[in-house]
Amino acid sequence: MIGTVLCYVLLPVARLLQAFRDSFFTCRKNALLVKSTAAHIEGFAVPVCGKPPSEEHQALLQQWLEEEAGGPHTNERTSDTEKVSATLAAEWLEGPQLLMTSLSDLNVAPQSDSQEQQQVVQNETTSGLQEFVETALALEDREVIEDNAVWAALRTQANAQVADGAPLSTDVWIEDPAVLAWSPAQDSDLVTTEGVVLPFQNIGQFQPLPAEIPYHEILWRDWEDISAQDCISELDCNSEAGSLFEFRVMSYNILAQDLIEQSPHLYMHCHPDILSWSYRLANLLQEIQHWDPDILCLQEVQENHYWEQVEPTLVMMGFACIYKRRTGRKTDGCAICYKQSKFQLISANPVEYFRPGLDILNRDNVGLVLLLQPLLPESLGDKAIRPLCVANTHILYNPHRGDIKLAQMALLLAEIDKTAKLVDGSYCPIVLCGDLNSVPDSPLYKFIRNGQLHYHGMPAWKVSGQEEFCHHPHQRKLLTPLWPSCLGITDGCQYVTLCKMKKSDRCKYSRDFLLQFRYCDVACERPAELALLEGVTDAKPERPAHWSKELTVENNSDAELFCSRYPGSVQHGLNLTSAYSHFLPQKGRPEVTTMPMGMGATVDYIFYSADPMRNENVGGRRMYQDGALKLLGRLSLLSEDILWSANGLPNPFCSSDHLCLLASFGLEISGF
Ligand code: KL2
Repeated sequence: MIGTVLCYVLLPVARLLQAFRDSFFTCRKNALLVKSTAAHIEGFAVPVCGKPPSEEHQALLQQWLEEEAGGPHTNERTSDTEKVSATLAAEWLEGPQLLMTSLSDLNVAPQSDSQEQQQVVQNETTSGLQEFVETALALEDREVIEDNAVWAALRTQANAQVADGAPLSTDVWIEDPAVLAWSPAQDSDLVTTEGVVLPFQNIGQFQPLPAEIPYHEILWRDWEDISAQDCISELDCNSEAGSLFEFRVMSYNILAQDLIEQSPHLYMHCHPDILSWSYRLANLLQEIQHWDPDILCLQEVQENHYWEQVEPTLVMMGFACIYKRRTGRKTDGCAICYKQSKFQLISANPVEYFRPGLDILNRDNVGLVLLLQPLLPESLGDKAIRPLCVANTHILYNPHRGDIKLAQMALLLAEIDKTAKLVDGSYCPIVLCGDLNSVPDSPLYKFIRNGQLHYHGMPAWKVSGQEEFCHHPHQRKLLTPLWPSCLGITDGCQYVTLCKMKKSDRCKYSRDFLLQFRYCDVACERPAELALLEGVTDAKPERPAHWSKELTVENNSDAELFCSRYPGSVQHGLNLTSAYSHFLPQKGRPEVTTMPMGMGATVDYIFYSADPMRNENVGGRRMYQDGALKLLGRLSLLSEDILWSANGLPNPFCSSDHLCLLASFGLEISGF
């Protein structure tokens, strides 16, 4: 009876309520985006950008601003939306309070004041913007501000067009309430709310966007199914699917609130409402809930926010969470959360990159390494599965200090090496997530992927490849050794104590190797000065039959590899490759995970262990094939122009200055 009531009455009601809430959220985001854009366009008159707008632009902007400020049409819709959502907010708060913090904040505006308030917000934003520009120009970081100005100017064309579409259309929420910012696409086409199918490629070009497309559709992210590509026949795929433990990993730099407050000039393009923590938190949690990862690696999690909201909410979602705050006075840190239904914690190892007295390690960044035991369903009780090592980090930002970034990475790799090494000396599968503040194909990236880097003489600013941010590169160079031996880390990125033997107390040759010399010709010669005693000093020892006459040369290079210092280079023994390709073939453009100063770049990664293919180094680049861990799919990233057309990052839909990364893996189950 209770079950029937739950199924047929309560569930549909709950779904309906959630649908209303989602649609309101979408509408509200669109409204905020329009406001954001308005602030920007008004900012256009401020001498932020170099060029004055063309007459055509001015006319367009003027027309749009008039509609935005006084259009009865728009206001009517806004107040309608607010009326519905205000009631919903009250009801929702009684349930899980997690997502409503920001919505209730945004909804408190009484409807009668909405028009007035909107005007106030706009005015505040404009004067606020002017203030930002003035203070920002007074700051040391002038390069950054100039970059920002160029960005503002470049984006204006798209803004004018997009703003025209003021997507407060009620269609968005009547049609399919589940249409969220984060709905995964089923194929590469976009279906508008009117059911019109738009080829995705068209959206990729930087050109006026059709007015009826709501923003959450522009920011549409496809799910790329990679497992299907590798299957020769459908049969192969099916047979393999049964032997895999599947899980999804998300890496997300959620932008610490303190960092927004410390560098407001970086967020001048955003409407203040979308930068509030309560708004962003709700959006971020909604996004995580939507993509439903099993392992979540977060960066820039502010400590008070972690304990007060992030951790309690994620626990309610079924996660267990481990947090490592940055050292020093930094208020944020990294967290790894895993679904308790899928994994059990074996060990958790935080890594502090700050080492007192070492200039190369004098920054407050951290990493975190977990060893997790996958939990197989009971039906597979007799099967075995290896543990999984999950690492998360946020490497130093400073583009000039590649030397520090490389040393930080080496420390993390040493901790991964220790954690992932099994008793037989092999490694368990590894997933390494993080914001590495380095771009694809930079020396730091190549070091992770190819397992080695010759760094001696390399300018420090080159290491991370963030060359746009190094207009006046310092002349600091990386010199051998990068870190002193007292750190206890070898050039092979292993803890010295983990070396097979320390060099000083290690016998250079094995006993068996030395025994071979007992019977060799030189050893059996009687020295001339030795008195001749028949049958004693003239006798030749009998060589046992199984001893070979040839001396076997002992290969002890393995021990050497990890225990000695290699001048000018670093290596590591983990075979890691990236879950993303860093390029969008459909659009012919690079993938973007963040937009610092309006310039798109990839700095966030999900690396995972794979098998290197022998003799297949293309120009020094290792080639990999799937090993025990198989990449099954990933959430596509976006290109810079798409993000521009949504006002960059953060925007009302994406509440961080980074996009989240999401990859699906299959881990081999043995015994099949
Ligand atoms: O790109 V980031 O942004 O990975 O999200 O990581 C760092 C930078 C973060 C933590 O230190 O703060 C940002 N100019 C721009 N961004 C900066 C700067 C700067 N000078 N310093 C820190 N960050």
